[in-house]
Amino acid sequence: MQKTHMTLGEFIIDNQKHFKYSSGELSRLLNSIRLAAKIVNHDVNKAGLVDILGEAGDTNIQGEDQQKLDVYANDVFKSALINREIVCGIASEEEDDFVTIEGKENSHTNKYVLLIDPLDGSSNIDVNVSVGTIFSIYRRVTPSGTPVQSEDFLQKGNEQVAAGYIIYGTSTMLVYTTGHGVNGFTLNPALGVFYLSHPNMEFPEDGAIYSINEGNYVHFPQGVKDYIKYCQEESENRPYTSRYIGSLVSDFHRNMIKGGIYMYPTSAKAPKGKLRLLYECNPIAFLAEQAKGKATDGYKRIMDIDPTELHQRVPIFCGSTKMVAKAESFMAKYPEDKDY
Ligand code: AHM
Ligand code: MG
Repeated sequence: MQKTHMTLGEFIIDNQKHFKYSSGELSRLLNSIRLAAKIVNHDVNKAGLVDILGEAGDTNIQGEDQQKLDVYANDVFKSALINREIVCGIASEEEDDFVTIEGKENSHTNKYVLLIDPLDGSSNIDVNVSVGTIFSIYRRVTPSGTPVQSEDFLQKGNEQVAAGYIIYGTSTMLVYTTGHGVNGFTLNPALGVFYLSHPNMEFPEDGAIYSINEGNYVHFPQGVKDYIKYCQEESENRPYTSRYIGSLVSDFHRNMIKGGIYMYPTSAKAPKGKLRLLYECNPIAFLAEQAKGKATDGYKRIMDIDPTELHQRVPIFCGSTKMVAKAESFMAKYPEDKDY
């Protein structure tokens, strides 16, 4: 008889016990993300048919405007959460400012805020390469019953209650943490059910893969250049393998399973780095640390950075602990590069 694995829905309920006095609000929030992920997955899978079904910006057969997939994904996640009145605010890569959600009778009583990159790496869609959704959840810090404020979103990564990603790849997976390790669930598309396929995911302590957009080499800080040369030197377990998909979730996911480091440093072209602290780097850092890996900006822990703005960019080095520590040791030789 076929073995039946635990479903994501069952896992979420089972794990509610980690939260004393839980009201089930976080479980409902995670369940809404699970639902939205399935809807977005369905559309990402059809992306190759745009030439047949119509380009973004066209009008479809029902007279509706076709949206770009990243805008569409943003709408799906937003409406899944707004309709269920599960969060009091959402910040998204697709929105200039945060969105305030009013609960029943304008009560703003929900306690969580969500920060999300609804479809990261979306330039990869046209060439049939994996993309992802990244999310981060915090408890609001302003009083319940009032509209959310920017300080509810500008919290250090340390304060995250949960974080995760969905990878729309050869199979679709939802990987998340609530601060008790990292678990991965694979979607059975025939049934529309996520099953626990990767319990207790952990980075190998050391690895042999480095992921960076090496085309920017000449623009990198000297510490990064030196570390890249180190990765390429001949020694016991080097040269390392270079693997860069250009889709953060996919690069991170592969490195977590196989052991590796992902880097998006500052460069002359991107003086603060490219990736966003609040909805890309912090959730990835929380997952990395929960999976026994490490995430820094080259000098200090990502989750200790005090955010100043919603769409703030930071450099990031994340992955297997020993590899990130080694990269940091090269960065430390150039402390003047620290003030990005
Ligand atoms: P996006 O949020 O505009 O999609 O950009 C984020 C993506 C990451 O997924 C990826 O790792 C990085 O940008 C790739 O950037 P580059 O093409 O500069 O190497
Ligand atoms: Mg992004």
